[in-house]
Amino acid sequence: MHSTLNRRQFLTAGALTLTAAGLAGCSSRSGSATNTTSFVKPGSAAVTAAEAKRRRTGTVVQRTLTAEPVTLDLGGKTAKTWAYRGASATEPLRGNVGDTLKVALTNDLPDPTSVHWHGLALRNDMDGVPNLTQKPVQPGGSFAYEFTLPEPGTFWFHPHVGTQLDRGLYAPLIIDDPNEKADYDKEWVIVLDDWLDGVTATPDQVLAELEKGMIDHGGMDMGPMRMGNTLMGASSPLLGGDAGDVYYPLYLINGKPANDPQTFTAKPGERIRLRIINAGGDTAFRFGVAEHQLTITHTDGFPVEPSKAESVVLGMGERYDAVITAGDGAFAVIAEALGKQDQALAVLRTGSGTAPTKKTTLPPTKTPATASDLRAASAVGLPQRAVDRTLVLELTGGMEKYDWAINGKRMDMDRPMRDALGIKQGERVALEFKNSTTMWHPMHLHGHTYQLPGGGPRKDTAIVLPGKALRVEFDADNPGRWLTHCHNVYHGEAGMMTTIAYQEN
Ligand SMILES: [Cu+2]
Repeated sequence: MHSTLNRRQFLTAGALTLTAAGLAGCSSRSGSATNTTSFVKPGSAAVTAAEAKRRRTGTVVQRTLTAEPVTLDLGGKTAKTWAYRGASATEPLRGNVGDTLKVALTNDLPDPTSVHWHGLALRNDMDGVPNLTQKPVQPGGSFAYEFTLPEPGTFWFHPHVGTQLDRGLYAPLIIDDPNEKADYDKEWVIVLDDWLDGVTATPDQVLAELEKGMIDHGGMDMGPMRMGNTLMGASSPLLGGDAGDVYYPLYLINGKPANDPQTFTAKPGERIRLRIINAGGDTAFRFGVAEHQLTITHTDGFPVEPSKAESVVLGMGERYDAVITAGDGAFAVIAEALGKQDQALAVLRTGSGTAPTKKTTLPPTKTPATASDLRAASAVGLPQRAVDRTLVLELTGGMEKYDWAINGKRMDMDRPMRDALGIKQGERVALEFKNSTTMWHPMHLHGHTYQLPGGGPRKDTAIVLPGKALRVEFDADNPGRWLTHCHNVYHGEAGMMTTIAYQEN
């Protein structure tokens, strides 16, 4: 779809827009703070005070996690990778809202690591971002995470170091609300992933290939073309064109490939809550269950007005909860890897019938749900108020130089406060993501759940389509230093990250 020429034109256009945005930034109330501004520190009294205000049950949930090298059998393929002992896609961490989660992390990897609790409005010093909220956990080292579980919902966790997320280092974190009226008979956690580690390459090798930049190969209208471990011409209209950068040999649901799928069993007529998590590194999925309708009830942990859909699109880091009523037979649970002509597969079995295979696909004609189709449940919508501060975050860069950035500045994780944008406690903050690139980006904010415009859902990760803007709002009620970044692990690591930091009063 997108030729190299188009990308070049876009790069030029992006540079012009960047200048304009820079000027606009100077004339309005400034979002960028100078280096002389002092910011709230992760271990400060303000952070402790915010933690003390969270409702607490007094219950302590204690778990141990060991990040370590492992060997997996992925449907007959042997993969040497890194994973957690103590949690996995099928072994979530779980607690009630208000419980204290204590996780003793041991690092048995050859590299430093950390754990980031994705989507949680937790205390800043437990957010797991090395050099920003904690020191990296060195090989052989350990770290004690301890924080109040702030909101119920479907969350997950992963390292915030390099490309480690694209190995097996992730697991769900499910937070229950004992007072929630459960309108379903059972629930399943469904983790979607794109897999290459130990099969075709390591994620670090993939990043090194991508950083060489895209070579000019002329027209690419023939569908996705593999070049080593990268992909060219992977395109999806649902993502506004270019869908992804990386070739994956396998797509997994709960750690299982399509030739050895997980089978979920139920009785016909049972109502099942699905908690769907996209833990992928570079793949958006369209998820659905063949011959079943989804009723979407939550996204990124927060309830929405229930909405029916045949399928739903999840960018990396996004979660959707949906309820289905099980039919009678055997059905394909499908996560189509958008633009990549492949899919992950699991099986829903309630009766007899032939198990579906990868040949079963989702109906292509159905319009999938995306976040913009949903509305926040009234209980979780942000109250109406004026915006105190607008931060313009222009998404910049491209494949040619692999120079993904925000406002033209590439994050250096050794100095994550270098270009920090200041906000103040109590402000209503608008983030204006302006995508000047030719690719979509799932933009994630740490420590807060913003709201999409027009009464849209509360989310911590949202898709920003190429050439488009997305304006979201949040209340600055969780002091500290927080990243906002693209959740494409390769874009983030290349530099599409910035820090939003609370100024000291
Ligand atoms: Cu991105």
